[in-house]
Amino acid sequence: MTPPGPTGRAADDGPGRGRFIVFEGPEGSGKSLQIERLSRRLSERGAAHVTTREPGGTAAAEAIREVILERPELRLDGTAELLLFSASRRMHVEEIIRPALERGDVVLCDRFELSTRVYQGCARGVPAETIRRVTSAATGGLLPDLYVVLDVPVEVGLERGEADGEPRDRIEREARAFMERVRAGYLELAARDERIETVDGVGTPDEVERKVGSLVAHRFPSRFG
Ligand code: Z5A
Repeated sequence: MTPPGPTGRAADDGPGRGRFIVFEGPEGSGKSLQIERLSRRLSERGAAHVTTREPGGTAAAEAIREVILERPELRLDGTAELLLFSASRRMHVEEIIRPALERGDVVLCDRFELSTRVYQGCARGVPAETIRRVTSAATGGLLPDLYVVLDVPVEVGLERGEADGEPRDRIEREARAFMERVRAGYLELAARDERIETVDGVGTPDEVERKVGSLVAHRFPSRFG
């Protein structure tokens, strides 16, 4: 049975309604690359879609991103991070995601509230109920139709991150044990929620693309079949 979509309907109930697909995973799991490839595939089919990311997507959210990620000298505990990511999410949902879904577009988003449950919840220890309440205020209850979690061992993600030569942000500077809690958190939450699908992110970009392609074609045949 297909899970309910953001409005409570089945996930693939016809071409008129937008689809909200979120890519998740630890650092270096290949989300951005796979979103780019799926976006190219939708463009070739002439399918209206939006690609976006969290934290970010609006001017306010990009400013909040800078505070959270690019200012490692600022002390922020897990609850402060939750509130900042949620403020960014609020404007992202209101200005970008909900309008696109109402137009009937596919939204491909790099991270959403599952990142908060994993990074601030499983890895930093903020209680799940606190996260649930704050997130619900930020999103108005909007949930993705599908989460695609790209799973890679911590060392694979770190190697890819080192190879791309980008400076490490505040969260990427965390210790190895933190990264292990992140990976375990994704796997644990995926096991309990049918909206979350895990895809093995190890392999060449083409191999991962094929796995993602067959997953979305199965879930959303009217858009990707
Ligand atoms: N965060 C949070 O704590 N709470 C929240 O609620 C939210 C976020 C929303 C955002 O960082 C940080 O915020 C993130 C979680 C936290 N911190 N961490 N970790 P970001 O947006 O700056 O970065 P990221 O989301 O972690 O992305 P990333 O590290 O850039 O990874 P990616 O998008 O998954 O991977 P990629 O850019 O597609 O690929 C990384 C490199 O690997 C690149 O050079 C690729 O060419 C290469 N690559 C990709 N796929 C492959 C394969 N299959 N083989 C070989 N090489 C590959």
